[in-house]
Amino acid sequence: MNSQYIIRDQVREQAFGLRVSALARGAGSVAGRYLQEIRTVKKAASKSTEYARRRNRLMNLMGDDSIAVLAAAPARLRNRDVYYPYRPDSDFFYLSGFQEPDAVLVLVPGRERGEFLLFCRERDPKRELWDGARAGLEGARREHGADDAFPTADLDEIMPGLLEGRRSLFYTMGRQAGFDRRVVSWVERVRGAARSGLRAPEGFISLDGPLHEMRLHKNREEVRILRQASRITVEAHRRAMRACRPGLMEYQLEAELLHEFMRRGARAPAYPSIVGGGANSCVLHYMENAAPLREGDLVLVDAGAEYRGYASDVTRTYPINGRFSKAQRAVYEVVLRAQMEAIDAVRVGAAWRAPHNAAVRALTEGLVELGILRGAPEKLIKQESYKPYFMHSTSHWLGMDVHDVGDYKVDGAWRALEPGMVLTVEPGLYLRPDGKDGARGLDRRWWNIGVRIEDDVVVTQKGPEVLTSGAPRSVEAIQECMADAA
Ligand SMILES: [Mn+2]
Repeated sequence: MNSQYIIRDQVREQAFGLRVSALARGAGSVAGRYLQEIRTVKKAASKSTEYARRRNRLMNLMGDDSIAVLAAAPARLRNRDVYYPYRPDSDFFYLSGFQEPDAVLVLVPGRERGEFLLFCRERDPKRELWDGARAGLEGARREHGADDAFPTADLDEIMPGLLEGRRSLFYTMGRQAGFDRRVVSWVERVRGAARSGLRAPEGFISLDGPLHEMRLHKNREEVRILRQASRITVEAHRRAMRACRPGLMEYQLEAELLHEFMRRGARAPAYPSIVGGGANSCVLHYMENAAPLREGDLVLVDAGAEYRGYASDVTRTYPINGRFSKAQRAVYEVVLRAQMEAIDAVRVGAAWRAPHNAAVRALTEGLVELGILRGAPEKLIKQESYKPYFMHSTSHWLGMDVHDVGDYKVDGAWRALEPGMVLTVEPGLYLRPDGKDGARGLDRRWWNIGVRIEDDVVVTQKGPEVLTSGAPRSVEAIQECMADAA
């Protein structure tokens, strides 16, 4: 077996989750290789039907006389000649399953010689020896279901011809300035030739509308992947809880999370992990993770794995020494109650804002019970008196992007929750030292207590399905998990 072949097998294994048999791997026997080839193609075919279904749905929404153009995310430099690990653009990946940069996807509904065109890099044995396998034009057709494939270098030559006679061009402006200009130049070329009777696209229509509405509704397979991302994330949070003790650095707790993500096949977190001890627990998007974890403080850990392109997003807050103090426990119980009531509001037909409203009510009532706010909850809610302590929203969509796509309002009103929508539920209270951001008169015993509790929830006919409930959440469950370590 030559190295080229090994590389390709590994890449396919990754892409399709295949386990290559020892036979196929071993001596590189013809039979083994053949078997492997069949299984790869079969698996690839079943995968590409899911992508094909999505493309067909999108083309139906676009209508005849239209064309869609989507560019892959560019590879991004980290410094000098070192690149960040490549992460495909979610829209592009959702429609193609294609994971290489320098690619462009074109959908041409009703085109006789093929509706799905993929422009991509050609095979190049020398480059592949250094950088790894490429699908090439042949792979684009065979493994990714493209009706036709062309080298990316031929875009400017081929695209104007494809735009001719198409009335609406679906292309989302403003993501890649350089590519925007090229798309405009193709349209201009067709317009220039329009005197000869050919029609040019009349305008640009953003793909976001139809495509993001599709992505907002997750099907069974997508929920299955989200469940797996959640399982991995749950294990990582458990591991971090068990490892936590005074004297560790925040990044050492982060290392526990990353270790568990990667060990379980999630090669990267879905977003930079937040590990904030003490005062840092009150910084909403704290990412330095470079301070020591101190005896007597809480630590807030907001971290989620990305698995097969789907994000998990979980926050747990716990005492660094494994035992909640009286004040910490009191605040924690308020946030936990708010979270449970918010989760209970995740119902088919409920307004998007219902979980948030439930959380705000419970948090405000809790702040009154703690003596931090004074007055009638009803009035305090109206005056937004909770805002110095709870300043963010309770939920966001979750999917391929951690803050996933999809409109929160339809025709100016909060949209109703539907089965297959996935959202986070993450109320919090952040009690900073007196005088900061209008939080005046706060008793010293509450200072630097920041608590957020976040889980991922699927809307189903049977009620909310919490994907991440395996991560210890009650005071007792957390203390028990942390005591396990000793
Ligand atoms: Mn979140």
